[in-house]
Amino acid sequence: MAQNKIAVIRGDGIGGEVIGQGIRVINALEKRHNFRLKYTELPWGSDWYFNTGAMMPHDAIDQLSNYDAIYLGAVGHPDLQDHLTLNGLLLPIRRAFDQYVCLRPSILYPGITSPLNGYKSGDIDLVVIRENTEGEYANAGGFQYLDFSTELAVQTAIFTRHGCERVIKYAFDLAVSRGKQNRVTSITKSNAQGYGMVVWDRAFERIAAEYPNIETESLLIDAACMEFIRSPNSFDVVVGSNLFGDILSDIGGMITGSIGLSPSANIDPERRFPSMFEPVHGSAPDIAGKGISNPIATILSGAMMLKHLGQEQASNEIEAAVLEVLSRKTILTQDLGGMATTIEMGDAIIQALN
Ligand code: GGG
Repeated sequence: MAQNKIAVIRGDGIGGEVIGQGIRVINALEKRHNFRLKYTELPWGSDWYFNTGAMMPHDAIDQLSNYDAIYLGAVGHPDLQDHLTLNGLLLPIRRAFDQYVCLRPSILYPGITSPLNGYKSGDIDLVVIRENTEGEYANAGGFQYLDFSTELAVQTAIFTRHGCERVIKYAFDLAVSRGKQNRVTSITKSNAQGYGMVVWDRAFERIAAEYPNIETESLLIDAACMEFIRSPNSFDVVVGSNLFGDILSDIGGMITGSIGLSPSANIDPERRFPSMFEPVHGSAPDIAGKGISNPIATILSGAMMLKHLGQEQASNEIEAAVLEVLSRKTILTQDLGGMATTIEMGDAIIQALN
């Protein structure tokens, strides 16, 4: 029997309840597919911060390196500035484990109505690949004269040839393996960001030359935001920097019905370190504790984790069960226009698996 060790960080807000449903769904498949995931709960996040002054312990990365994967809910608390929660937990993990690919698919599922007119199930099927370790999230910079009227900050984005090329190459390989529109769109802003984004563009041109059968396109981030609304069906694989990938994947979630349906995988493609699987959405403090959050993004992130761990069949069955529940339109959470609770959605998906 295949066994894997999973570090579970439920984190803040709705993180705990959505991870709970993700684990239930995976548990329902273990016997059938003869695998076992052994979970260790790591109670890190904002409550840990209130007790210790840090989002996770000083040896957190050492601890996490003993696991095959990390399953994460959400981070963010209304009483803590978001830069503390992100820079204290999520971003150091992505960097320490060189999870340089953040894979964020957006698919218009059966039963889901896009807020955009004229799109039916399957018409939108794109994946945003977000560079995940450098760019605008490099955490390089500093303050001067903090708390004085002359307060200033310098924030440096870092674009390395190596960092750009490897994630862009991943995007091209994905376009080939998807076999859909055979198109890769690069997101840039090199008209205004005349250094870092130029390194990005040059990397894109070099890698594109290695894939003559893949159509390419380079869009400014502002134009890409418009095109995601105007003609989302024209996108296949989209590759962008850390910030641009984050923005576009949120748009991708909304045009396919709800960010509550958007999973993500932070991957070290070379498998030197654990990869991390989390919903795109955050901790949603406005609905935390009410039991009404949509667990599907987390359940689909669990499916991505199973695929990464070699359980492709189980992963496919989760996706199929989600599609079946959505297409029936009877059990829907509030973000999708229904009244179902988080647990009722989990129950429905487990029933569909059976
Ligand atoms: N489930 C992921 C989560 O909690 N994300 C919070 C967030 O603000 N993430 C920002 C980012 O990924 O850039």
